Amino acid sequence: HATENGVKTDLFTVDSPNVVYTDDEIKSKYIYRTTSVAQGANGKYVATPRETVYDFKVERKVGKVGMMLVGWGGNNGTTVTAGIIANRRGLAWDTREGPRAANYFGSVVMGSTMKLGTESKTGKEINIPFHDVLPMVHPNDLVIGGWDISSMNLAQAMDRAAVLEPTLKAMVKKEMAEMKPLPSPYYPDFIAANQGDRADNVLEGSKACMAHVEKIRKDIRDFKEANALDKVIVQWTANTERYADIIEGVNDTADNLIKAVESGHEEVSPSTVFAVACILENAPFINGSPQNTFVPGAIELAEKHGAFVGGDDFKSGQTKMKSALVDFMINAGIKLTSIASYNHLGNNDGMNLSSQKQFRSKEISKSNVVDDMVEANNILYKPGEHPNHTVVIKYMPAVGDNKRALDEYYAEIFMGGHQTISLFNVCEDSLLASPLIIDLVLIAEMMTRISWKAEAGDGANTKDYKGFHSVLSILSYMLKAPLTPPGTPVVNALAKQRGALTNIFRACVGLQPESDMTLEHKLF
Ligand code: NAI
Ligand code: DG6
Repeated sequence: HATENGVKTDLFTVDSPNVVYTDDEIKSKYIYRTTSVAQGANGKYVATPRETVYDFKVERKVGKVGMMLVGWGGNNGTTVTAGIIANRRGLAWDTREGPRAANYFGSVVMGSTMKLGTESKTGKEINIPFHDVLPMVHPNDLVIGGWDISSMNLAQAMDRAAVLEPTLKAMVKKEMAEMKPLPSPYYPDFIAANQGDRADNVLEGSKACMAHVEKIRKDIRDFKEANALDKVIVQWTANTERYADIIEGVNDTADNLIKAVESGHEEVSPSTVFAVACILENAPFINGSPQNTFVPGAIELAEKHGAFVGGDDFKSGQTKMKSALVDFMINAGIKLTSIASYNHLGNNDGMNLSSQKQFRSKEISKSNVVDDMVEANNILYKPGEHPNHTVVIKYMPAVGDNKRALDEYYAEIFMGGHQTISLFNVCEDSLLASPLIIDLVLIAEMMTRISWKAEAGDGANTKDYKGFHSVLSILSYMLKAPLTPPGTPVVNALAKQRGALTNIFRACVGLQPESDMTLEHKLF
């Protein structure tokens, strides 16, 4: 991953009058084409093509980036840390199946490619690593830190997690033993009582307060200074909390939320305290768990401060499969009538989720993941009609981090027939989630270096460059219950989520969306 003076060397350049490269920036002019639809009195639609010209600007200097994890000593936190160290050092280790080497499989940014275009002479498709479309941070260069209510150093915590091979653990142990999580706020009412035993690294006080917000802000600043960082991205990969009640006057507006933190209101969760601290510190904050960290007041606060937030709940195994499979079924015209989703797991996450209120947070994030696909098809589903959808999670210590997910998809096909698809999916939970943590950091960081202005069309004119909306819905691919700017639609379908991500990146370098039309191979 070569860089010159902090600027990543380009794998490709775009040869177009609409794209200009300077030492510091890539500037592109991009025509965004949409279709505006109106329904007439006769019930018929009129579709009108629309165009908006956007100027995008991408800062080329990547800088030095820190990743701070809340719940650093957990299964995800220790696994992603060991994984990055192993990649950075190019480690290989022995397993009973033979030698294995560090990789970034499972990361969209590091492990997948994107079609750049077609070679003019041969007509051959040219695909490039996703990581090379824009000048992105390399995960090997991330400086890692974070908080945990458990005081174990990262080597001990990695042993407790029981995820990685002993041979690999031995190679990263020394470095990880020196990594110690910072103490964190612990409000016992928000996570399962069965987590109490590990809470030996906590800040004083068991409810929200400004002192906690200020301490987290200082931790971020200190980490930045100690490691000479340009920016820090913070991610919640701590226990799933219960939902916070949304109460008028408490967490419904930015001002009320700040007052609720100051007065120590019991409905302000630790994750919301982290969100407030990160927003005030202008550090992008992503929630990898399902609870409603981003209460309306937190979203408003982020908007006010122009700070980036993203969430909720990593979409790693069972749900990723679901959002791909259901997308296929409904788009194939097959009427999905029920999904029975069962899973059992034996890690600490499973133990926390064995408590009803925490399970309920997960049940919500796992249940709403096909809504947009159902609603989009008014041939198969009448308004308000929805497939049955049941989600069950059981704690089974013996299987540890190797979650078992069993799903039955039952569908109605041609002439009243049925199709039943049964899946048995062994999701090595933390090994699937860790690359998502990396993707979320890399993409969120990238978004801090992209700005835009609109020249014409649809009243979208803006004079000065500005950033994307505070709520980074571009992260949806990695998340089960994607947070979107207030009043905008949620997209769960996996292919659409990937399309949004890749095409926004392409637009930033003045390239058209990948339409897959390949007319060049069809019209001779
Ligand atoms: P884990 O239970 O191993 O780790 C969570 C860590 O958070 C623990 O070390 C705990 O001590 C710490 N913690 C709890 N409250 C804290 C607080 N207030 N401040 C700082 N640290 C705190 O769980 P795991 O497996 O790492 O998962 C983390 C989260 O990610 C869970 O909420 C889980 O539901 C979610 N998730 C995990 C996925 C996976 O595939 N592993 C996928 C989707 C979501
Ligand atoms: C069991 O459902 C525990 C959860 O934390 C999941 O492992 C996690 O949310 C990943 O879910 P999914 O549905 O993406 O595999």
